[in-house]
Amino acid sequence: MAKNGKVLILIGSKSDWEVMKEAKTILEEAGVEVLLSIASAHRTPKRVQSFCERCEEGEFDLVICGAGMAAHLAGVVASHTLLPVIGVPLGTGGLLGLDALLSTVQMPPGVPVATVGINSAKNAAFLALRILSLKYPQLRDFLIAHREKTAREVETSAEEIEGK
Ligand code: RP5
Repeated sequence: MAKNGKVLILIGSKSDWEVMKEAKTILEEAGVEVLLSIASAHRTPKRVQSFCERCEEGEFDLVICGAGMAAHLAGVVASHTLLPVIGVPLGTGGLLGLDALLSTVQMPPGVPVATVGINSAKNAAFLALRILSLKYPQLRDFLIAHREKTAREVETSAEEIEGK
């Protein structure tokens, strides 16, 4: 078993990879095992289902889905597995992600998708880490260190601006 858990990241298309690889990077920095793959709710529904079966067999702790336009990937995955599903609406297409945001967030009662902001792959990773830290408490050290680092960055920026 992966010592800090294992996350499945699914993206709807290769064109989603540039944004979504940021989630993989953060999770791996925290020592979480990640499988990032492509499966489209519309173009390869059986492939999506097969990943969901692996979720139900216990291979993963949590799923992150990134998709754009009429983004149904996260919702479909949430309908097939009881694992927590985090959805990242992607800013592809003519509506710049507003379409994907609404498609991802407006799920029916009982089938939740924890939706982060448009293109917010990083926040998907940090939310995943917070959830995983309930089962793998050592992940709290990574989150605390990150929080302290960002606080220091704000203070350094403030000193720079105040000195101008
Ligand atoms: C969605 O359609 C994908 O998630 C992607 O964001 C968008 C466009 O896909 P491609 O035409 O680039 O494959 O299903």
